Amino acid sequence: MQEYKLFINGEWVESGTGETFDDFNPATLELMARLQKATVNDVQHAVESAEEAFDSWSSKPAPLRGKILFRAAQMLEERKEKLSRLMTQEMGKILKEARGDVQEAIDITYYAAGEGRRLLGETTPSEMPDKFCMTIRRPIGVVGLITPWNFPLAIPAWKIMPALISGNTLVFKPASDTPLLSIELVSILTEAGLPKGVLNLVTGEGNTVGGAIVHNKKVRAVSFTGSMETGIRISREASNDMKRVSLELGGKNPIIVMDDADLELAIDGVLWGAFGTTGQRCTAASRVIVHKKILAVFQKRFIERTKKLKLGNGLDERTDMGPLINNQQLQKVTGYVDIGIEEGAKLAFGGKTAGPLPGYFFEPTIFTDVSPDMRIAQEEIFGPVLSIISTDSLNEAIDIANSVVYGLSSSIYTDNIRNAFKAIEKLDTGITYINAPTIGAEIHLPFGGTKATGNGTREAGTTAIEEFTEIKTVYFDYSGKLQKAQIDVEQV
Ligand code: UN1
Repeated sequence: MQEYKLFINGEWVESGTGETFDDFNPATLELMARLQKATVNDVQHAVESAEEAFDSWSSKPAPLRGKILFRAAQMLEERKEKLSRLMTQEMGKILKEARGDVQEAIDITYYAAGEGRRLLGETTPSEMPDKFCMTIRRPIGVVGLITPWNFPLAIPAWKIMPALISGNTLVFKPASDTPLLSIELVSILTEAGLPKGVLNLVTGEGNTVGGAIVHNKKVRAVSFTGSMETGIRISREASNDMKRVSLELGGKNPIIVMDDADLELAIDGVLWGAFGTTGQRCTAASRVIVHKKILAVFQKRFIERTKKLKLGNGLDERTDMGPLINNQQLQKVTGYVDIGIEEGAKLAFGGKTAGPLPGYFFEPTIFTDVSPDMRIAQEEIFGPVLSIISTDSLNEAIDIANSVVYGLSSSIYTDNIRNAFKAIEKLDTGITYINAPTIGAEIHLPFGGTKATGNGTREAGTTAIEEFTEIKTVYFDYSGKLQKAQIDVEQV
């Protein structure tokens, strides 16, 4: 049995109490590893070592910080297959998708490495002569990162790499269901030359470890991806000492299928959007809003296709859908199926635990005759449960799409350019896809959502740097005399 430690100030150390927790394979229920439960005191040490490392790391020229990231990206690339297999075992997603997750981490690492030679500010004229105006970017300081289990490598990398290239030092708490990929990532960055104290890893219980990060006054910003409930709590608690908080929370992402859509393309897309990663993406399509004219044929063919999905161990290349992450999620998904039936929706397919192995398998599940205000059509389920809702116009479809508290991703299948542009304009989400499902964001574009999906942050893309830098505005007066803005300016 492999045991892993905390990584504080460049060393692997036991937690203060030596207490541990277990990490299981969700498909086979085999015990994979044992990890440390960090204490509040351990988090304090991690924060102190990040604080100590800050001066030297933030003073290092960004292109040199970039070199370390570049090496880490190469190492991730070399170890892609090993990391992907580990991910499938620890998280359950099928191997192809695990490779995608690792690739997303590789992509953001190269991208962030390149940012070391940009980190762009602006220059702009002054309203007065002999005066120069510009903005520069500075790191925030010690930053806390709290990440979920559904993208065990990509999401940590989305946060860690932009935060590092910007010159911050970090205290990082990965999800307790998937800590092994984070341990690999920290090891790779260390091997690539990251100095001690710059990145500290604390595993353990969310309330204790996450709470200690959020409550620590020396932590100047917290970046969190996870549930809305936890996000609200973090936001409230972090406001006590004016921390910067970035939140990526839930979704209830709709796909609109118009009567002019390419039906086979739409079915392919909804199948992938709803049941890819067993529905455990915040971008997963959990509602499909279908035009009445094509509803019957869409439902029939979609159910036929869903029936063919093969559940099983993600390491087997023939598997289409792996298990849910843990028993708690299994109970949650099962509970929502009961709710859907009670609400009067029709369970058209699935709805039960399943699978050839002892793990947390759940059938791909389809509800038809769903009305937009039902709980199954409003609340995030985070599992393979799709609600089919019918509509007779684009305007109504857009109203239904927008009728939830979340606003992460949305999609429309249509061959009509007017419908497409109307959807782009009116769908109240951070991301909209045309003729593609709600999942599949690329790392060089901003990622995030409106309404309860977050607090306005966009991760990845050029916005990744915004998340982890402070802007300083610089006025450089070389006139040699006192010039007063707005007052000594000749108005014409
Ligand atoms: C998430 O589910 O939190 O767009 C992230 C996608 C992936 C990222 C999902 N590239 O589905």
